[in-house]
Amino acid sequence: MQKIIAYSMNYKTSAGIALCLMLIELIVELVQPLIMAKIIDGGILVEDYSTVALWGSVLIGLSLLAFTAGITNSFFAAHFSQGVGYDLRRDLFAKVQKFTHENFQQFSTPGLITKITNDVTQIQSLLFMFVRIALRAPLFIIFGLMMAFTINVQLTFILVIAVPAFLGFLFWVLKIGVRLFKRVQLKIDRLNTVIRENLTGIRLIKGFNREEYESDRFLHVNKQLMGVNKRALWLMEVAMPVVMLGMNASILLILWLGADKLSLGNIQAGELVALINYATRIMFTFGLFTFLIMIFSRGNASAERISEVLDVEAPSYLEDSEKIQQELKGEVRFERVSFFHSDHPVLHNVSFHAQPGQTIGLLGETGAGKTSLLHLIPRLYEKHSGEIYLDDNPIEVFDTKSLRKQISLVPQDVHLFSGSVRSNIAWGKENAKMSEVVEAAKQAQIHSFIKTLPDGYDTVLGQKGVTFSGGQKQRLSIARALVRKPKILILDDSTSALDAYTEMKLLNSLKTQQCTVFIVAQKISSLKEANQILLLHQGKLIAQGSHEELLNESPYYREVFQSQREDVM
Ligand code: M5T
Ligand code: MG
Repeated sequence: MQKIIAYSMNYKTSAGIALCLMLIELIVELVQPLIMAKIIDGGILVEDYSTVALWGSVLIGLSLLAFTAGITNSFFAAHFSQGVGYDLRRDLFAKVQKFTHENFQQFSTPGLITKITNDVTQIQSLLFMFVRIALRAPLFIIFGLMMAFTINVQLTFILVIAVPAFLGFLFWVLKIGVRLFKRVQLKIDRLNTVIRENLTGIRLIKGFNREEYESDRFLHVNKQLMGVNKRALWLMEVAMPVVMLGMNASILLILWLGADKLSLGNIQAGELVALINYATRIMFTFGLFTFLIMIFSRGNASAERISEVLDVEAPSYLEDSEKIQQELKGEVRFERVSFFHSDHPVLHNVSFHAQPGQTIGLLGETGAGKTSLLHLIPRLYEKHSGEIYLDDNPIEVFDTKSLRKQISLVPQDVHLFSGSVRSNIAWGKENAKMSEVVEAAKQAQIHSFIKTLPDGYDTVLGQKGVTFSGGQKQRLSIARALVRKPKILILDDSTSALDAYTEMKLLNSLKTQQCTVFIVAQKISSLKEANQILLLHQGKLIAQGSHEELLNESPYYREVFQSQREDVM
């Protein structure tokens, strides 16, 4: 909650105005019973109609004032709550963008989505209600009691005992509520996970006839969500009638004792009416309290979840602006580099040297560590020991942003964005010109295909039935990587879906680029032309050299080569 208070301080004027307006509404509500008492005792009962008219008009005037204050309050309350929500979403998003690989492992993706959307909405409702009505509840109870005291001390004692007892009860409910609503948010995370998996894997699900199984999985989570939600709501709903019952009993007691006093002439009828009026209003304020407690429980659970994300410390190496921003030539040198995923060793003492403009092939069985090795170059992972040099400088001295600007990574899992073909390619470089987009598409061997699309480069992905095949997607993401004219290009198994002819044309066009190319491939034919091939086996570099050198020196390489030739024959 502290975080939310800090964010709220940016809107203290709006929040302050809203609170003042709420106070006006409250004061009007508090004096209303007193004026009514005056109308009854000083007007109606003594048949003095000018007093009735006078206090009657004061009552109308005050009601209008409260009405205007209420409307204006909503306006400021909306500005305040929406503003804080906007800031929270902005900062959550910015924080998530700075997350490292390790940070992402800490949070689930659907969980992060729930936090940025639903949890922030809960906070917004909480803040809105807070400046709209929250203070009314406690203040009305306190002032209501004080006013009641001015009317009759003895009778008010009944309320003085009843009210704190019920308040204690409601705080107990609040404690359980926070726990339950935290579970509700966790179930929403789970629901989002299942929906996401179903939507992204829909073809797989249909292909395996697993619709029913998936529906059951979804219904199960949905049911769990309904279960905790119902329990939370039930708790709130039971709390309310319990309090109402108790308060009604207190009012009855006041009436009973009040009637005695009235017959003895110790209290006036109007005063008793005012007293009952305060007691009834306090009772309804308790109703409001229960509602607020529900919103507060939810908001508090959400605030904790949001803070978990905002409290993540961004690694300092990503933010150091004093580091060098020089242009790279493209030389990459690994010296005894080792790397772990958590405690799991992935790379052991890997050393190699790539000259600018060279093509380096990476070969190795699945899980050998190829992707991990390549991700160390743009510092998507941090190495654990050894040194990585770029143009003779240790990688740590470079400003990460400028470093990444000169390295293009085509990840193993192709990712396209919503939008047009053109925007997907131009995404690779800020303000890329159309000519640059076309040039990159030509180099990636995708230009002629784009030309056949209904709207060419302006074709929107996913519309008019335009979807891309695996190989087309790969080439599109290669074009995106080429448009920024990188000094280091990393193709992580990015040509696996291409036919041999297209792949050869692509590799030939890459040779004309002034950049160092790292290329992972399963087929030796894709790597034959590379200046060096790194052969990885269980995280160790077991052989390195050109195709011919490896054929002579490495039995393992020869074996792989033989098996692939047999495949062809
Ligand atoms: C190398 C493990 C993985 C494998 C080894 C990304 C990732 C990997 N690993 C983790 O424990 N946690 C992680 O987050 O690291 O993985 P790789 O570098 O992805 O292997 P590869 O690229 O050679 O394999 P492939 O299948 O892409 O050819 O043991 O479990
Ligand atoms: Mg890989």
